[in-house]
Amino acid sequence: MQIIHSEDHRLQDVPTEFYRGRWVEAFETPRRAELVLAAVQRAFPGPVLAPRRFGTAPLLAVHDAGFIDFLATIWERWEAETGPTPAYPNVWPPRRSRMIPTTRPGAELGRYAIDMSSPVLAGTWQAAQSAADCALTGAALVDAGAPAAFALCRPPGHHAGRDYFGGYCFLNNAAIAARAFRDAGAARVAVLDIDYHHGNGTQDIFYACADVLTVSLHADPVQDYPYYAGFADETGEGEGAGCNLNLPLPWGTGYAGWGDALSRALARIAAFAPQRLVVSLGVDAFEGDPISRFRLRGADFADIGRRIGGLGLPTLFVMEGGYAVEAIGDNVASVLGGHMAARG
Ligand code: OKP
Ligand code: ZN
Repeated sequence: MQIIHSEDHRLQDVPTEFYRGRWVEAFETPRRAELVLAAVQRAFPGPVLAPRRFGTAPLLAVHDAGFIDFLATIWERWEAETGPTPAYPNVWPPRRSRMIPTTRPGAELGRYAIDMSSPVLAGTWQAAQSAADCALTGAALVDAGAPAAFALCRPPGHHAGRDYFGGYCFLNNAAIAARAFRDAGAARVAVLDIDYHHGNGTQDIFYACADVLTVSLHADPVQDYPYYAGFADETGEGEGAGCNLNLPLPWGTGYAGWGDALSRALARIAAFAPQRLVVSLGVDAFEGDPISRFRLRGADFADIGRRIGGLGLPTLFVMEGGYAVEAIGDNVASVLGGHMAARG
């Protein structure tokens, strides 16, 4: 298993987040990536690769140019006017607003942010670019013949859409890699998102796309974040009609129900017959996760990896969520180990 990681993730570091009306200790922290790195290094001794630099072209293949320009410049404009405090949105455009391209930092933050969970800091743009470069490096390794690679990305990406950020995500690492697979010659690519939360950004990016199948298992958006997408009747549009599969599951779902949904996901992916698979690997479906309400056990994660490996597809794993710090490293290593065992 090839592992790709950058220490630049440390640049995205806030002590607190706004949760249920209070500023609480942040769930999405640099420590998460450190623990995952330690666990995968224990499980799979060998070099951890630094990312190659790919520049902005592969980002612009999935994200809006104005949005990328915003991410690249918002900090300096915010800081010049406000000082070195985290850049948070606190105003959002009402429905039916004219999207006048004002460049006032507060107005731009509200235009591009979907929530308050992802403050922009001095190093956010660099951290996000390095995470995307990890995913792109992993994709290149798979294209060069590796049966699987693990991009240990942080910040995560699956909530970032064509022109929005939030849910701890800025650039959609998995989508950027899926698009890169296409551009390198794969006719069809599947993205399987097993994070507890719906991959709304990934769905948004490929919603009208026939050559990228997006499949997500997640908490029912009636009950949980991101609330406004992830319903079963969202199946794609235009040429992409039928190329998006959402499998929402209720709070309390354990591996029996979750595994049934995985069977449906894997059958749909097999029928699509992709040349490449990207797995948005969140491990927050774990029973001990502090912000999630599924009940997967540690041992289930190895089985998930085995079952994904049963597809026999060249696979890029991209790190997403998982907040039970004592367990996320083992759970990630279990998925990857199960995959390797299945692929021989
Ligand atoms: C990111 B990833 C819900 C609060 C949600 C943001 C959660 C982002 C999850 N009560 N806050 O998908 O793990
Ligand atoms: Zn999640």
